[in-house]
Amino acid sequence: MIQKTFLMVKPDGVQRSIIGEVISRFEKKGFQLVGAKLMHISQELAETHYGEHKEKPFFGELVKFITSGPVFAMVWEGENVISVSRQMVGKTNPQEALPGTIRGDYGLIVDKNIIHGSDSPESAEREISLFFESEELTFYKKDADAWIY
Ligand code: FUP
Repeated sequence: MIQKTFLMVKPDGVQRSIIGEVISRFEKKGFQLVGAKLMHISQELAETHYGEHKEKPFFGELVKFITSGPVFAMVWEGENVISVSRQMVGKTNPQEALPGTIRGDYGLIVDKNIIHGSDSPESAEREISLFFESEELTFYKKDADAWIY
């Protein structure tokens, strides 16, 4: 099943210069990047995006962190991309995330866990439309023959 998902390198990942590493992993897996931008998240967008955690004790710190610097927001497309990319992201707490996952390889503490990824088709749709206008997304067929000389 071909799906789209929302993935975002958080401020800690941008500060640590691993945007390229993250993109590279999803490209090599076979997914297609269909939208991307470096942006600052407003207070309002942060509170909406993390709305499900509004009552949690860490909500204030979470919003403060995600608005503290630029993030790299992306939309990726491909076969079962929602669940497969979540596996590649790893568990929420980087200390429990397996080596080989992004959080397992680069993260150490739960409140700075490098990357966000949508956890269901419903959240993917919601998050894509929160962060991107439809004109910002594109799709193109790969034509290997055209680029081999
Ligand atoms: P995930 O879907 O893996 O990003 O995790 P959640 O939606 O459960 O949590 C969203 C974010 O809240 C996490 F990425 C980090 C933050 N968080 C904390 O800071 N402390 C916690 O105990 C749990 C989550």
